[in-house]
Amino acid sequence: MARTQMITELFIQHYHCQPDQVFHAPGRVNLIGEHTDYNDGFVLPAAINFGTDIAAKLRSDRTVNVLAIDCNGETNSFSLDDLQFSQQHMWVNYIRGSIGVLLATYPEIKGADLVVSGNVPQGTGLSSSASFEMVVLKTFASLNKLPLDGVKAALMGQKAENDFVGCNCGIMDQLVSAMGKADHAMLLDCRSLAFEHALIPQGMSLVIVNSNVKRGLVDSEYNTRRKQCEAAAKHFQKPALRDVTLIELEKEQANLAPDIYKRAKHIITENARTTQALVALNANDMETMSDLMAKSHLSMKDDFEITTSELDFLVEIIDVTLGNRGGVRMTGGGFGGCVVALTPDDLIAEVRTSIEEQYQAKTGLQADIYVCVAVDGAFSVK
Ligand code: GAF
Repeated sequence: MARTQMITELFIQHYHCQPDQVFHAPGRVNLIGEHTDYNDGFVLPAAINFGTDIAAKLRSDRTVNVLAIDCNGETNSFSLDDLQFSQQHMWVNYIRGSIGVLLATYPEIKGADLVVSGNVPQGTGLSSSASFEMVVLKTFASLNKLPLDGVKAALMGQKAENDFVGCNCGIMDQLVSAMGKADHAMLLDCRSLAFEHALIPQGMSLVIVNSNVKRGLVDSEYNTRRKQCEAAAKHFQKPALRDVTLIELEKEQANLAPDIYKRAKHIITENARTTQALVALNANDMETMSDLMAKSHLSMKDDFEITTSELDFLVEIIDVTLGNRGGVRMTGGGFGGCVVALTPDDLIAEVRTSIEEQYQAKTGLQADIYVCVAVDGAFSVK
């Protein structure tokens, strides 16, 4: 509410009129199912209470004016008929790219005056980009009265990210930002795009710990992992690793390069863990959840090789505190960023203390701790 008021007041100051509407789209945390989305597999993310907001007013012409509060108050103006990639202002590309995809289906849309503000910690694997794309698409669809449902919006956001921004991501982040549900995680089948929500048991919080390891080489390593997975699927002459079983993989181990074998092993075992996690969550079976999250982390560490020593250490410390009453693993694309701990509320203080006592002493870095809840996907605030 405070953020809505703040962004509305800044809109009035900047454009000297009231906005027609304010939209919000959340970031996300992934409980399990990492790098499985672009292998047509399963993921189990939740939308979180960090996100991006836009206050907007429809214009009668094809101009878009933007004030970006959290990018040093930078402004940008462009025409819907001239959407070019900006080398200078990276944030503008999420707006231009998303509108560009929308224009391909709805070429007649009008421009808008916008104020943008976001509080998803950037570059930490909590999907600030997807939340930005979703809020732009929802805003323009609503202003122009277009029938754009959450799944279509997510596909458009992914296309903007793939084709305009240049990151070859899967569909998870955009889809949960659009279709998440308060207090629930979401099991998404990334092939059919069917999803179901699973209640996060009462008394459990999503504790996200930012390692503050800057994510180096993330784009190139992400794209390399993707190519390795595609190579593995091709070896089996299957459309995606979703279609390969562990038994088939083990039989072929001698005929696969060691890194291709390991990448495939992570994806195949992670898909199985993710569907098992849905069952465990629905049964409030934290012991199984704890085991699955621990195995997922090890698989990301040893087979997919996307963790860092700092993330491994955070997982180690938190795991000792949680025992089998909760689960912890790295979350997101990897190579830095955050771990997620599904934590009973009565252990949050202890988790915090163990991190404060040990993490900086060992790594020289200070971790940031965000105690989050699962929220609804993109919605109109005003
Ligand atoms: C990033 C991507 F954007 C997602 O599509 C997903 O692949 C994730 O990394 C890893 O699970 O967030």
